[in-house]
Formats: sequence, structure tokens, C-alpha cells
Amino acid sequence: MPDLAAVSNSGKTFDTYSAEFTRIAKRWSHANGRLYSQLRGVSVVNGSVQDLAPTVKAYVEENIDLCQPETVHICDGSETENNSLVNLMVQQGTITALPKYQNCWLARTNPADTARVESKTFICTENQSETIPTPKEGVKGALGHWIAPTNMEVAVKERFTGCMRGRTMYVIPFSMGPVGSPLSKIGVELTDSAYVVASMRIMTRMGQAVTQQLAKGADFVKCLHSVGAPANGFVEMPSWPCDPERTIILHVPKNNEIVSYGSGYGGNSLLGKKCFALRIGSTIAHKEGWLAEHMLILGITNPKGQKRYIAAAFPSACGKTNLAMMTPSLPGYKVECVGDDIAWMRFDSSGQLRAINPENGFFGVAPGTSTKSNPIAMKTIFKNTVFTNVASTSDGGVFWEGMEDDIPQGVTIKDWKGRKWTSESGSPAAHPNSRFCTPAAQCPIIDPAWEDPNGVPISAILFGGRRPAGVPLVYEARDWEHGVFIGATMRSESTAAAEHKGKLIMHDPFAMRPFFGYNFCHYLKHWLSMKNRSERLPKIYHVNWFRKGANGKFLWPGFGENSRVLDWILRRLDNEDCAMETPIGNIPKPGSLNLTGLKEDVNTDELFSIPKDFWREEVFAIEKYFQEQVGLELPEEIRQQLKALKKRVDTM
Ligand code: SAT
Ligand code: MN
Repeated sequence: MPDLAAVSNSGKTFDTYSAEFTRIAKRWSHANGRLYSQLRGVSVVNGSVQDLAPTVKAYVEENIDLCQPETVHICDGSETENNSLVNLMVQQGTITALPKYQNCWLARTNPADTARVESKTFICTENQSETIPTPKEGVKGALGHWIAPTNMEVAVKERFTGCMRGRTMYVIPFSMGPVGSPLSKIGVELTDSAYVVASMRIMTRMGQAVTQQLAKGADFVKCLHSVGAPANGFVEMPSWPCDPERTIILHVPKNNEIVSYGSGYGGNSLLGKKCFALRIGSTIAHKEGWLAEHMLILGITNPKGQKRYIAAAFPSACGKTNLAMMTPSLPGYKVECVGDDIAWMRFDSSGQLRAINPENGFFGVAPGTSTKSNPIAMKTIFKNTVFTNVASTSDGGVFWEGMEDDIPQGVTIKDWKGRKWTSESGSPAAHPNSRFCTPAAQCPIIDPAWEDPNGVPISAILFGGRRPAGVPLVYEARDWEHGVFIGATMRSESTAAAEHKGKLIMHDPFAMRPFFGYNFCHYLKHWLSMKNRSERLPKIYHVNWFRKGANGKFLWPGFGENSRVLDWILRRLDNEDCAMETPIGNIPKPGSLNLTGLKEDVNTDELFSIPKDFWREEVFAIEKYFQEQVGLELPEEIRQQLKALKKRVDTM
């Protein structure tokens, strides 16, 4: 029997007394095992505690004790549930309806919470060397951030104790990858954000089917999230509570655990995405012998009807979604989309690399998306979509930079902050990192095999980024090791996807710099070791759609015209003799890139030139980067690749 006397003696007001009494009474009824509508004395307002696997129940209980929510809602993923969450968010002012479309919503965030915060993202291991290579003395490590277990414990206690007081804790069971596929993994996210629930329902397979998998004893990744409405009760923007100053995103690979506080935005809060599918995912993949990568997956059929799949790694906001949904300008080609952001890949028993897209939706950058740049995305996103930080129109629609031609005349616009906007306003209408969150199944060119539990066979891997100078449209790796070197030495202009300011050319190996879950050197060794897993390794390429000419204009039209580059790659996969060696890799032989029907003049000499001065600088920058960031642990194969490149460039 609970100790009621202890409560009555504490000298509290009647109200606190009765609240505490109710609490104890609830706990008591639960302890008797008769009532299942409570957990640790907290009412469960949706879902049944009985359905929870004991391990899940224990995880939820532990965090009820920590976060002290008012109620618990176990998500079932149903439409009814979604509708009630949508209503709640409308009432709270978190989202508004977009009546121009079917079941579409617009969320405006706190302007201090608009992108991933890489500087506040940590991996927690016993030793720093498990997380990041040791940078040169006096140099700040840029390949991830390490936190010691004791410091993490303090950070979590400080932020999470009572952080859900007066609010609801949602329990989201979700699967990354088709439910039940041998390549899929399960997670349980606990969050106090209805926006996160609604978004996770789009981005992952969420709800009842996963609860059933868990009940059968499936393992899960623990994902704890709170927007962090500050304890003093003052919330600057009640429709979007967050705690930007204390935001922190933590990962514990040893426990398959993620803890995220303070932000409701994208990769910071939809924990299945970067936190699970990439950071924790890469550590699981390392252990289990596969690859978790920041890559789109597309299927491409050539005019002969031959179909292949390609995976491609570009940093955030560099056009993965556009490539994944490309409308080829070359006649007879067809592109189908498997995924636009993440690939989980492993070699099957026959040595074929196979990939699944662990996600269920697209969280794509809105600005720049138009009927010209990505008509397929435009056919995907105007139903069942949550837009975040785009501008809105007086006819109940959305607007962003690059969409001008799609807006009817006479329509007025409010910017992402809700202020009246015109093209003279002097600031962008949509936030540059504004997004659409939309179900993948709605994509008119979704690949028929996109949910194949065995994944799709990958024939080629592309690396790329925004390189305004020096880097040709496409080049081919000489072999697997050279390909790994190309991935390791990727650089790209920074974008609005994270907090970096200005257009710096940043090192972004494998487009994974913000997403490595473990030491980059170990990651490189892991990639190199794939050579021993198959005799049929995919070929590796580097592409750059963003090279600019002496006049400052893009040298290549991009978008659908990129099918010409894919065509050349497919012909290489068929062993066509259409490549020639250069110091940096194989580029198309003159005249071998199919430019028939291209409307614009393209200066192929400039587009494919490999300026010696530029490449000497590039080699120097790579050398410096390896010395400063990676140090002695750099795998010997990569060191040799750099040495060989340097020699080839020097003798150009
Ligand atoms: O991490 S997000 O999901 O916010 C988007 C990205 O950076 O790719
Ligand atoms: Mn991404």
C-alpha cells in the first residue's frame, strides 16, 4: 500500500496534495495489475499498454519517470489518430491548412529552429578515438563531435528532468525499411511533439504493424526526443516550442540509443532519418558488415529496355531529390525512384550489392523545385504533405523561390515568417532550407521494386557535390580503392541544410561528414574491406553538375540533361570503349558524351578541362585535410592513392 501519511505530512496545499494523491492512487492501481490505461501512474490516452513488448514498456516507463509527462499516447499510425493530431496542431497554431491542395499543411517554425545543428550533435563512446580521428594539435576536429558518457549523463539529466510536464509523451514504434524485411530495423521514438508524430508517419512505417514486430521480440533503437519547452514555463513561440540555446543531439552506438533535445526541426527531431538511419545505422552496418549511406537510389532503363540501379551520395541540398526523380531528356530513357536520401546496402550471397531505401517519404528542399526543375516532385507533393517554412499564397497554396512560373497572377504571398512578401521585400519568401515532407508512394515514378524486402541490385555508385571550379562533369574511378579515395576526398560548397554561413568549399567525405556514427578512419577501412566481399563490385564515379565557366555561368544545364551523363555511365558498365584516362580518373572520350538534341551550346572543353594549377591546389587541400583531421590512422591504401594522384598531377 502506498505511504499516504508521507504525503499528508509534507505541508502542501490541498491542490498539490490531491494531485499527488491521484498520482499515488494511479500507481497503486497499476501495481495491482488491473488497470492497463496507465503507466507509472500516468494516463495512457491512446493505445494499449498490453500491446507493448516488455522491453518497450520498460523504455517508456524509464522515460516517463525522467520526463514526467501528463499523459502518454501510444501511436497506432491510423488515419483517425493522424486527423486528431492535425486538429490539435491547428488549434495550437503549429500548422495551418493549405486548402488549395488535398490534406496539405504548413508549419512555421521558430526562426531560431530551421536546420540541423551540426555543432550540437555528438556521438557518445568510452574513448574519443571510437568516434573521431585525433585531429592535429591545435586543430578543431571537423569529422564529428565526441562526448564522454559522464558528460552525456549530466546533459540529459539537466535537460530532460520534467521536460514534458503538463504535456503528452507520444510513443512512436517505427520501422526503417519495409516492415519485416531482413534489411529493415526498428525504432521507438518518444517525443512531446505532435508535428514529429505526423512527420514520422510520412517518413517511416509507423504504428500497429511495428508494435506487432516488437511484440515478437524484435530489437529496437531507442529514440528519445523533446522539443524542450523550458522549465520556467516561458515559451517564446507557443506554436513552435523549442530551446535553441540548449539544443543537443546525442547518440550512443553501444546502446543503440539516440537522445535529442531542444529542436523540432527535420533531422534534429525526426530521429529515424539522420540519427538512426545514418549515425546509429552506420555503426550497426560496421558491426554487421554492410553500408548505411547518405545516398539516393534510382532505377534507370535504357532505350534497349535494360534496367540498372544507381546509388549516389551528394551532401544535403545538392540535388539528390532532383536526380532521384529525374525526367531524362535523352529519348528512350526512363528513371524510376527508389529513394532520395538514404541507402542501406549489403552484398548478397552471390556478391551482388543490394540496397533498400529505409525511408517511407521524402523530406525534400522546397526552394528551386518547379515544373521545370523537378516536374515529378511537383506531381508528388500536393497531397498529404506537411510543408515547413515555405511561403504561403492568398489562394491557400504554397510558394518558394524558383516556383515563380507556377503562381497565378494576382495572388499575394506571405513569407515563411507569416509577413506580407513581394519580390521587392529584399529577403527570401521561403526559408532556403524549407522542406516538403511527402509520402514516397505518391511519387508517380516510384520504382516497382522500391519496397522489395531484398533490395535492388546496385551497378554503380556516384559521388558528387557543388564544385564551381576545376572539377569536370564526370569522371570514373580507376578501381575500387580509387573510388573509395574519391569518396573520401569529396568537397562541396556549403548549403542551408545546416548552420554553416557563406559559400565555403567544405570537405564532406562520402557526403557523410555530419553523419558518421564512428571514426572516419574505421569507416574508410570498412569501405576498403568491401573489396573482399565480391568479385562484382559496382563501378564508382564522381559527378559535378555545378561547374561554372569563366563568365560565372553554369557550364552544364543539369536536371534532365544529366541523363546524358548517366547514359555514358551505363555504356561504361557495358564496357563500351568511350573513356580516356586522365590524372584524376577516366573522362568521356571527345564526342562520346551524347549531346544530340541538347538545346544549349555546351563548352565541353571547359566542362572537362582538368587545370593543373587547380588540381595541385586540390591535392594540397586534401593532404592538409588528412594531416589535420585524420592523422596517422589514415588507411595506407588511401595514403597511397593520394601519393599516386599527386604524382600524376605533377607530371601532367
Ligand atoms: O537532416 S535533414 O533531414 O534536416 C535534411 C538534410 O540535411 O538532408
Ligand atoms: Mn540528406
